Amino acid sequence: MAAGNDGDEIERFMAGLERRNPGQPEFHQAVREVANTVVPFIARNPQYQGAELMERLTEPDRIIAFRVTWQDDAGRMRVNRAWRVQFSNAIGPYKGGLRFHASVTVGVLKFLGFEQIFKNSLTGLPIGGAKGGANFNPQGKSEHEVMRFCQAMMLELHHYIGPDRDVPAGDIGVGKREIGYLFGQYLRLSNRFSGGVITGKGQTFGGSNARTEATGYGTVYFLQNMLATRGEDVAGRVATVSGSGNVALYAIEKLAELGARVVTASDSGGFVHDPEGIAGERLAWLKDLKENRRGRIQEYAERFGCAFHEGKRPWRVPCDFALPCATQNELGGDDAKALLANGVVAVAEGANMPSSLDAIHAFLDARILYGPAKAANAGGVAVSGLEQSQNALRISWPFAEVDERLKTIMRDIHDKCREDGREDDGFVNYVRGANIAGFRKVADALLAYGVV
Ligand code: NDP
Ligand code: 2IT
Repeated sequence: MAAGNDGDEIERFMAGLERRNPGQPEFHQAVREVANTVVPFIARNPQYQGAELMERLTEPDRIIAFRVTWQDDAGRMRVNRAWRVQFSNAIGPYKGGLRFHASVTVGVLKFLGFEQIFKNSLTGLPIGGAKGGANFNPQGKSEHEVMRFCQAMMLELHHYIGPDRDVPAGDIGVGKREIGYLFGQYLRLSNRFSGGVITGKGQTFGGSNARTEATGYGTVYFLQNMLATRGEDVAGRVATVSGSGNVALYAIEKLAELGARVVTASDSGGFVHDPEGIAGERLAWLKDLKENRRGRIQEYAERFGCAFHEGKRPWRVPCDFALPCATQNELGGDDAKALLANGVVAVAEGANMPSSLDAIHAFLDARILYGPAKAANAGGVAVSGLEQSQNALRISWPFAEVDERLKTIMRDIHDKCREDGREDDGFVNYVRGANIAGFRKVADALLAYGVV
């Protein structure tokens, strides 16, 4: 990607980072993606030199690690590991989701917290970067077990968060239900109704309209903005989506509403291929399956008589748009080649770091519209920021108003990426644009603060 001195400088920086952070491949990958564009940018902009900005931005302000002890339904004592990675509060209180998944490690949370710094900066709102979570696997746990786990986790976490300090939200395995338990416990421990301490809350206790929809809708708005630059739109086109959680469901909903045909959805068991399109009654059924009944995607194929591909991902299905909305590294170099061979026009990332570095290079080399996660999925955290604002003002904006603000924020992010990502031949490299625009704001704050 980078040549000559730039390449040497990137390798020197990465060698140090990898040495200081052994055994954290996801963190290395997330930093490399940023370093590839930001290290050369710093080399060409003297005002950012000599301040060790990349060194500072890759070292979290602090990491809190703690044990969560809880009791399962059989009365057995269970122990999990949990963390909060407070990465940077240079431009606002720490902000980022909590993930509950068996694969959670401190390295995974560092990759997510690092990405969050740039994403949150891009939203234009005053929010810093953080991420947290636990290696707790919610699958197969009862409602009561999930509640006890959330309460036990908050027993420790509450020491470190607050509306002006650190504001968690949801991520994989943490949705409205878990946020309710976490916030309820915070309320008991603090004896203060500070709504702005956590976002993604239920509507009756300070949650924002459109937060549930925000990440998925925002990803599609970003896609629309990218398409508009080539005089295209989503109507009448075919989309593949992975995942069937919060982000995927509302990406599918918005795509369908705008007239695209969404032909796939997935979970960790495999993907369904529905050539008729997931919309209307079928989408309502899928939402109920995933949001209420907590079932498996295979049941969709059984219910609607379409194909289920066990253990597979949907990237071999021909499409105009691909929206990976499940998890990191779910789209590799070979998947990217298959998508390109089938004529994919645009990729918009709802998940965080879903594409491997090889896949990203393939998309950029092919000069398709590629919207990287930290720009394309920033709508979720942006509406979290709007939830904080509403909590502080003690008001609640109507759905349409939040949705309008979300559209404006996604357009602004898109335009910032375009400005910083335009290459000599006019091609817009949204990866570079997102990284540089996100970096600039945080770097300016760090420079203003002096030695911090
Ligand atoms: P959910 O828990 O609601 O859904 C996650 C979906 O991804 C499920 O369908 C799940 O399947 C699938 N999935 C998770 N892990 C794996 C895996 N290792 N292999 C295959 N499939 C997997 O999470 P969200 O929808 O909230 O999050 C999805 C992605 O979007 C994540 O990358 C998250 O970081 C990112 N994101 C989320 C935001 C939000 O507001 N929620 C905001 C911005 C980004 P199964 O149920 O079988 O595990
Ligand atoms: O990855 C993300 O941006 C999120 N999981 C949402 C974070 C938030 O604070 O809403």
